[in-house]
Amino acid sequence: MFSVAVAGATGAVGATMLSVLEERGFPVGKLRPLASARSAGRQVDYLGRPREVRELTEDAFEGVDIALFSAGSSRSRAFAPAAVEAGAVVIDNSSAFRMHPDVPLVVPEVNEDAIEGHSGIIANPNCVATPLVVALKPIADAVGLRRVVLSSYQSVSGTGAAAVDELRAQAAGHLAEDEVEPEPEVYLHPIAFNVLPHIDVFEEDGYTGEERKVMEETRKLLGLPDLAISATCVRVPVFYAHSESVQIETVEPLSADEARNLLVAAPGVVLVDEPRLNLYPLARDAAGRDDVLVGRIRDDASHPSGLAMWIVSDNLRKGAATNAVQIAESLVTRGWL
Ligand code: NAP
Ligand code: 3JN
Repeated sequence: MFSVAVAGATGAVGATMLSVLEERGFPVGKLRPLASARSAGRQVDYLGRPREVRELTEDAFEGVDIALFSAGSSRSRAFAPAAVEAGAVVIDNSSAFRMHPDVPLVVPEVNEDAIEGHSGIIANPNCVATPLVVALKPIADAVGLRRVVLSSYQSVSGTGAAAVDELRAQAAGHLAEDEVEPEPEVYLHPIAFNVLPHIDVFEEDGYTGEERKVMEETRKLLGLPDLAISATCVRVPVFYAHSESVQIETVEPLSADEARNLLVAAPGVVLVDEPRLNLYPLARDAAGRDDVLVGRIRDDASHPSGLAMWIVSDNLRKGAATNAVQIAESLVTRGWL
C-alpha cells in the first residue's frame, strides 16, 4: 500500500483524482488531501469516510510515496521540489515542468517508457494534448505525421469549479426573463450561449498560452520536435468534455478506412464513427468516461495526404485525473517508484 497526497484536493481536478483513485482501486494506504489555508480543516470524502484537508506546505509530504498535484503551476513550482526532497514521486497536472527537458511528459498509451528515467517529477499534459496524442500516435507510428491543424471546443470545467458555477448561473439568468443575468467574473465575456476564442493569455505571436502549450506538448509527447502544428483553442458553453476538430497531413498516404482500422485497435480509443446512423463522438457521451472518442474520420478534400477527424474526451478524467492515476499505476506495476 502507498501513502498518497493530493495537492488541490478540493478543486475540480483534485476531486476527480479522489474518485478515480477509488474507482480504480489504487492501493492507497494513507491519503493526505491538501489545499490552501482556506480549506484547512474541511473534510473530503474518500471511500465513504471523511478525510481532513491540510494546508499545502513544504512539510506536508513527510512519509508520502506519491504526490498528485493539481493546485496550479505556481504551487507546483513552490512545493513539488519539497515533496521530492521528502521522498515522494510527484505527478504534476500543471504546466510548471512539462517542457523541462529532464521531466518526462507522459500519456501511458503513448510513451509509458518515458517514466522510467524520472528524477522525482513526472508531468501530466494539458487536457487538449492528451486525447490528441492518444488518437494520433498509432497514425504517426504507421505512416508518419507531417502537420496537424486543430480547433478545440473546450468545456468550462477546464477552468475549474468556479467556471462551472458561472455557466450555470448565467444560463439560468439568461433564460429567466425576470432575472438579471450575472456579470462575467471567471471569463472576460459571457460564456452562456456564447463562444470565446480566447483561453489563457495572448502572446506576442497572436497565439494564446493554451494554444502554445498544446502545440509544444504534442511535439514532445509524440517525440516529433519538428512537427508542424497550429492550434486554435476555444471555450464553449459545455460543462464537461473537450472536443477537437483535427486535420492532419501524413508522410505516407493513409485512407480514412485504414485510419479507422488503426484506431479501432488503439489503446484508450473508442471509435464512434457511424455517420449514416448519426453516430459520432459527443461531449455529453464522453463526460464521465475515460476513453478518447474518435469519429467523423474522412479524407481531407483539400490535401492528397490529409485526413480529418473529431476527437472528444472528458477533460477532468483522461485529460487530467485518470491520466495522472494511470501514471501512478505504471510507477507501481513497472517498479519505477
Ligand atoms: P480549481 O477547481 O479552481 O481548484 C484549485 C485547487 O487548488 C483547489 O484545491 C485549491 O484549494 C487549490 N489551491 C489554490 N490556491 C492554493 C494555494 N495557494 N495553496 C494550496 N492550494 C491552493 O482548479 P482545477 O480545475 O482543479 O485546476 C487546478 C490546476 O490543475 C490548474 O491550475 C492546472 O494547473 C491543473 N489543471 C490541469 C489540467 C490538465 O489539462 N492536465 C486541466 C485542468 C487543470 P482551495 O479550495 O483551498 O482554494
Ligand atoms: O482551460 C482548459 O480547458 C484547460 C486548462 C488547463 C490549465 C488551467 C490553468 C493552468 C492549465 C494546464 O493544465 O495547462 C494550467 C497550467 O498549469 O498552466
